Amino acid sequence: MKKYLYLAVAATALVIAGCDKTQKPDTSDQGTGAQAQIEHEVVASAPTVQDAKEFLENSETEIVELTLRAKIAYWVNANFITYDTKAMATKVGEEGALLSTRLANEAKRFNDLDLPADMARKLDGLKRGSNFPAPDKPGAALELSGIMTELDATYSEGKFTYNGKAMSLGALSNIIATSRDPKELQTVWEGWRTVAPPMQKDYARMVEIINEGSRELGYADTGVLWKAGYDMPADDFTKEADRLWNQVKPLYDELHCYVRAELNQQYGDEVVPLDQPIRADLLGNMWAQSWGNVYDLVKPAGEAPKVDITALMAKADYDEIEMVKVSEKFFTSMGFEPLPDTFWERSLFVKPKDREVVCHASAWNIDDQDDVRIKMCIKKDGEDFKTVHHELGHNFYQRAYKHQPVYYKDGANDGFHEAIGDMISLSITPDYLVQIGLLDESDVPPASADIHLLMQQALDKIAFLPFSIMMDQWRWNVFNGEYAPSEYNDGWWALRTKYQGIRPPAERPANAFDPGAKFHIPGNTPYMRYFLAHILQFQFHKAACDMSGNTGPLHRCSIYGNTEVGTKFNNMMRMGSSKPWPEALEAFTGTQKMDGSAIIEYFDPLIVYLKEENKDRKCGW
Ligand code: X8Z
Ligand code: ZN
Repeated sequence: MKKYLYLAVAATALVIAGCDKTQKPDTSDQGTGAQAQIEHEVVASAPTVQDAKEFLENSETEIVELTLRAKIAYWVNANFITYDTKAMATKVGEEGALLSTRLANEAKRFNDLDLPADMARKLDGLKRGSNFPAPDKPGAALELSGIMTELDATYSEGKFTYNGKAMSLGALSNIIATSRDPKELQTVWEGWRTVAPPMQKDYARMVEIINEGSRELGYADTGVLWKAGYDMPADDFTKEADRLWNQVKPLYDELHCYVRAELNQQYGDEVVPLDQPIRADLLGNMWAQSWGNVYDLVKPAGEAPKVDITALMAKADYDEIEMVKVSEKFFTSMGFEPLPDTFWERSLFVKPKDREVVCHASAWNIDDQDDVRIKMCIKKDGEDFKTVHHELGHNFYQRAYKHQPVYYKDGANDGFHEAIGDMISLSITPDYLVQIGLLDESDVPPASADIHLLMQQALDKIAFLPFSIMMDQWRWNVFNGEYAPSEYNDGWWALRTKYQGIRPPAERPANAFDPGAKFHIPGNTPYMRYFLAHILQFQFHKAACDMSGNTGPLHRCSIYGNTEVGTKFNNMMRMGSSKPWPEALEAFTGTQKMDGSAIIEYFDPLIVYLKEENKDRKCGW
């Protein structure tokens, strides 16, 4: 699932895995580079539309062949991290990087041709290379692939010994979620971050390599390359992301103010001073990216039944497989085909006891047809119940566009891919839980409990917004040289404070590399997609609820069982990336613009509540 093979194009072609990792290879033989160049020049002297057509067809054959091989190798590596599987992954990653660089360069031959829109779109995709492009010089692809494999493995194998026990991320995260002892929280939070400093040097080297590769593709740096993947000029994308963030920022500011005041009640002025950023270890999540685990500390006054999915699943004796079955049923209730038997045979659902795996959840389509799988160390809690829906969203999307040519086997943009399953999760309402037999009808919270429900949801969804935007602000600054390696960590905390209003529990050590303690940095997955997804999922949800004739508040709307919505959703999904994303968005929502107003509408009663609660408080940091 490394992204080295990720073919910007159709991104999925070489998607190897993952949260939707698409990759693409370059099989160019470096030894014959000079010869190839001469040949290209001859061909390039008079390329025709027919030449371009043949080039695209041949490239597709190469991509399909390598993608399948690469995904199998990556799958095995991610399921059994060993010296040998890392070697396999590195080898195929090298091939992928080579292929993608070669095809990007070859595609330039057709720059001056007046081509049909569809062919031009495919070539544009090829010319973007991969998200992690290797420069066209001997050894670069292999070095890059080796670094990426090692970073991924180092993160996944990371452990910290606490109370005499070597703990991995899952166990440490449980402590962060449930402990209310600031000293313990600090120890565990700092402990997990000890996995990262050994990665910094390799990370900095990787940045040098992919920046060089990006420049060869015609981009100023890798950040500009990433931003070029949204059917608009890179600068426009930066503005678009800022516009969306500014739409939702006022809501985050209110939530921050409220949560800080409530935590102050719990921990006192010394631990939570009211005029400062919040300590990052107190928010219930290892990266303070979603705060649902501290609901009990910040819940609104007044009694209201909590819809505790973890407890409901335990009562109903759900195991990990049942969680996936119930999630699948949501999709089939909307008219999607059930998952194939191979999904159940080949997926990884439970953390193995006897070997190292990449536990971070991901969804794969090995053959770009029906061999879909997830790989996840499922915990039997409400958070992972939603993550299972998230992953199946990837799988159902992958299947919906399986008939597309390899160039278009991808999300309309990467935010769409991350939004599908999350949109379904927004329909996990109390009434839905009754329908599937998890909740008793008599336990459905009355309308008077809406603030409580919305608070639970906001702690996850609203708190996530600034985190998801700062992640790639950091990477963009790393790629464009604003942060030298010696400034990586300070830059990270400057952005964490600026966007999220949080701070580390104590001064960080000189060698700290805190970005490396979050999967997507060593795992090399761009993150802006999750920010977009958090906007899009509410936009999709609103469109779906409108379609279904819903007249109640958005947060009580569930589209479970609605095949009309399912058909329309599928119509958008089956387009893959064949058209610019605004057209896909329009196919489902009727509008071409991403828009944060649905999220504001969803949380409207909570905004009123928070403003009232905060009216005598000094907000900000
Ligand atoms: O990485 C993921 C998914 C796989 S694509 C589990 N997510 C982000 C994260 O964990 O940081 C989902 C939400 C954000
Ligand atoms: Zn995902």
